[in-house]
Amino acid sequence: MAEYNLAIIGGDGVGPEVIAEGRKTLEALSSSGGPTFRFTEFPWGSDYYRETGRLMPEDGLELLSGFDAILFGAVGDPNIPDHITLHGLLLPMRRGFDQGICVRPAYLYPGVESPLAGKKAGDIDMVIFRENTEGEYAPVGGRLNTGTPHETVIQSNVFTRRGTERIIRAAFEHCIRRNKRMKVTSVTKSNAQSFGMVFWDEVFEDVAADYPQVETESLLVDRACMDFVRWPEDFDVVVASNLFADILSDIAAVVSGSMGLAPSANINPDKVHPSLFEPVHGAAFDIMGKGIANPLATVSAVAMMLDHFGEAEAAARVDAAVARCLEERRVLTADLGGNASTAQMGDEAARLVREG
Ligand code: GGG
Repeated sequence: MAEYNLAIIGGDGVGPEVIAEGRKTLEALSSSGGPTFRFTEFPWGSDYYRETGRLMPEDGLELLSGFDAILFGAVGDPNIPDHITLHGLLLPMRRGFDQGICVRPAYLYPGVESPLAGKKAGDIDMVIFRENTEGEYAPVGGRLNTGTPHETVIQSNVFTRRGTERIIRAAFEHCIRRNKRMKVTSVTKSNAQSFGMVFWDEVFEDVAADYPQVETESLLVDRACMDFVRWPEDFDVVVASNLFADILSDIAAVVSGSMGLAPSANINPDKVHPSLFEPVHGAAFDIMGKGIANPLATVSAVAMMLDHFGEAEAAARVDAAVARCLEERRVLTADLGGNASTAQMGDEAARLVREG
């Protein structure tokens, strides 16, 4: 049986709480005939910043580079500006490890209620492909004459042909593998962003020509936001820039019942660097330390990691455990109408994994 060497970064807020439950899932797999795992914890994040002035050490990427994958909790702190925490920990890993493909599925599970009227299980079933290393998140810009009436701020979006084509192609390839609605929707704002996003639209058209069996659609982001709420069942695979896909994946998560169910895979497609798996949700300061965060987004992220390793059977066991936990509704956290703790729900998921 294969053994995988995992870097664990719980990070901030509820991150360490949900990551502990992700580990339980992996241990449950190992103790019931699945692959085994070695865990190395890195105490990086906002407390580390308060002690050292950095979110991660200068040689952090080097320390992580030999691992098979990174399991990441969350980053963010009520007392440190968000741009410091995000740019100090998560974004350097996404960029430094060339994790250009971010995959964010959203599914309305049996047993879970959507806040949208009349939606039943399976009505929402989409996968969002987020360009993950450039676009609006590129640290390109500057600030002149700070604090004066002449203050001038420039923030540039960066779209490379390599990055844009690679995420769009990944979306089409996934659409074909997934074999459901066979539709890819590209989301931009090319009426306003007349360089970068017109370029994105052109690349989308070029790549789409290689996949004539796939229906395509290009939407402006404002229209896409409306349609995610009124007609989410229309979407199959969605591809968008770093910022737009981040926003859209939050909408997709809440209309599918809870932010606490949404996983995310940050993939280095060349497999020369480790990929990173995390819940979509952040540090959630309002509930941190209370032990009530939903751990299933992390458990589903673990399933995505197993799939990335080629451990299809183990991934399917974890996915099935998540689905059963939600459908049986015996042990649920408060976001889903229950009163279980994070640990109780993590134990339940682990039990269901062991049961197979
Ligand atoms: N687990 C995800 C996390 O910590 N998210 C914090 C955050 O602000 N992320 C922004 C992003 O993914 O773009």
